[in-house]
Amino acid sequence: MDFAERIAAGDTRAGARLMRWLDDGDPRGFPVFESLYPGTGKARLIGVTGSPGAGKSTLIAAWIRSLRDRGHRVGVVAVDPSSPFTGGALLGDRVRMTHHALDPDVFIRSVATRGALGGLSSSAVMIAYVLDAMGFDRILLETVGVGQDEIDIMRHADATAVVLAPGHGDEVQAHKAGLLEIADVLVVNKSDLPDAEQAALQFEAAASMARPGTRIPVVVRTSARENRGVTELCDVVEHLLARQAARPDGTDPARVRLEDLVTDLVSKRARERIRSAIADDPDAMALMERVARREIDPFSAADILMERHLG
Ligand SMILES: Nc1nc2c(ncn2[C@@H]2O[C@H](COP(=O)(O)OP(=O)(O)OP(=O)(O)O)[C@@H](O)[C@H]2O)c(=O)[nH]1
Ligand SMILES: [Mg+2]
Repeated sequence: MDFAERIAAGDTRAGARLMRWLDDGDPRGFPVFESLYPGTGKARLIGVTGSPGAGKSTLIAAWIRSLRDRGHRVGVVAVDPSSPFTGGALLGDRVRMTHHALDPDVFIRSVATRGALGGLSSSAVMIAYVLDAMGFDRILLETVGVGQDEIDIMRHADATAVVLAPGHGDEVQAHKAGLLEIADVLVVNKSDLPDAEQAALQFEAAASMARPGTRIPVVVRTSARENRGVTELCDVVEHLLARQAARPDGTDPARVRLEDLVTDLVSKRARERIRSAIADDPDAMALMERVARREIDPFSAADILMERHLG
């Protein structure tokens, strides 16, 4: 068996090595990825984002159990796994505390790189594809809902759960960050806390006032800590996924996301390429100097550099 075949057969060590190569931009990774790609497209990606410390990782640990009970094989990609704000535990640690640690049908991977593949979201999505090729059919993607990159990743998910919790000032923050707009499901976690119900009602009201044309998310109350509401959450999301699969209007959201991914890769790579070309080009520095002296305008200077380095 060659390396790609081993991964497709579910060899987790081989899979982990490929992920590392892809993360590092190691050229050995690309041919393997290339031969695995035709075997992907079977997994469904579930985005899990929300405010720092809302309980995303704890919730995912419980969610894994619901998905395993239904016979799914579960991959998890945790981006920036623990935010500095909250002292939230690493997802891997949370899961190690549960019985999933030794389960071969659960695979957890953290990503922190922003470089090699053209940004955080491309790295996370590539890793999700490797998990898909390894036969994991549900992939949970955790990101903190702070920062455009982290929120952008959710565009690649088949369904997105936004996790909020009472007492975080979340109602306003979530609005600001545009989190409510991307939610298919709004999870109000920590419903064991005293102010939880009031917060849930506020979130519900805020969500129902979403901008016209955007969907109104389903609100689900959970306590990840006490493992309440997680089965319901799992049901709601599975229902959404099943409905998407049977989409009657013929549009294929997965196809749109792939186009997005390719466009993303092109623009990020072009940006990298031109940035380093300019850094190595003494004429470019002279040109910048002329822009600063008002001898040439920025648009014309940009045209000159585009022509020279991307043409
Ligand atoms: N009371 C209560 N606490 C919870 C619940 N879920 C999580 N927590 C606690 O909230 C804190 C943060 O939990 P995490 O699961 O690490 O939260 P997170 O959203 O993944 O955090 P970051 O990844 O750092 O943004 C921990 O102390 C958890 O024990 C819950 O349902 N109820
Ligand atoms: Mg976390």
